[in-house]
Amino acid sequence: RKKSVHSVAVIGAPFSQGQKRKGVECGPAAVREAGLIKRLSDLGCHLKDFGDLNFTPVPKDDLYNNLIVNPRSVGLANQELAEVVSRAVSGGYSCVTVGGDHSLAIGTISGHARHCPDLGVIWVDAHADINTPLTTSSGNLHGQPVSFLLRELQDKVCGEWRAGCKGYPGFSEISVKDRFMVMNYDIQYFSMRDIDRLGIQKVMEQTFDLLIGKRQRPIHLSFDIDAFDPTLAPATGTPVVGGLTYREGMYITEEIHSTGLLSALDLVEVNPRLAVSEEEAKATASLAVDVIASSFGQTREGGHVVYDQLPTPS
Ligand code: EXY
Ligand code: MN
Ligand code: MN
Ligand code: MN
Repeated sequence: RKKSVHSVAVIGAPFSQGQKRKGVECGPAAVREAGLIKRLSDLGCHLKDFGDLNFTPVPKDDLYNNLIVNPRSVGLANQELAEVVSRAVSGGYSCVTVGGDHSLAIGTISGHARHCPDLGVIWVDAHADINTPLTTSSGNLHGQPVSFLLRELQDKVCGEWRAGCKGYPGFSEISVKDRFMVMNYDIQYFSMRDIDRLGIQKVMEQTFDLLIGKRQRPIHLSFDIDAFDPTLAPATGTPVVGGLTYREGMYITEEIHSTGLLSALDLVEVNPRLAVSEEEAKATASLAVDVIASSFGQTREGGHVVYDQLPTPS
């Protein structure tokens, strides 16, 4: 049986300061506990585990503009994370970052882009995460990473604390809400309504046409667990009803694996503390492991054992 080998770096990013709910910093531990490392090594991946990072605390981190929470902590953690991601990617690894909240994508994508400036991003999320520090009503930076990463919005994001993003990737988004902002920029956008109309197969086909149709480029998949319906992923901070089915999630990641171009993956917003039961916490973490394993070649058909001849009973 021939396994296709991926070199995969795993980074735990127990960071929660891009939002206000406690517990998302426990995401990496929960996803590890759900068997992440074993699942990847059973797939034949060659693994390098960076462990869970220790982000430098910022003691006096006042609100920015009377609203934005933990701006310097988010900025610094993302600089530190970008460093590790860029090291992993330049070492030849596909880099899996397990969060933590979604503000981390500022660091993972800019770190990835240092080594792969022409990367394309596929953003799978219930939300578009494209608020700016001036359009946000929550003040949470996990609702804003895309605006920090888009070239068109560089003069709309502010603060000496913001991580410098030098590569501006192409974007495809699959998300439930927040259509308006996304439509104004160079982002291919699919809503759940589009998935209903077209089916997930066409949505992925169009995603790849745009992102890698003209030329091959490394893919960064930023996957927010809240993209799934809350019946499947209840342990998350900002659930939205009417999300992806399990099969749609697996199809997205299987197709991304099939391109052979996946170069980095974020799996974020697993918050085991928001589960009402142990089972809910475990189901959400285990779904996260399925997303990651499927992105690196796990198939729903299972392993293909090849027989020259079926055994005959004696
Ligand atoms: N749009 C809202 C905000 O900007 O605060 C909610 C964002 C939720 C972000 C989650 C992680 O994807
Ligand atoms: Mn998100
Ligand atoms: Mn989200
Ligand atoms: Mn493979």
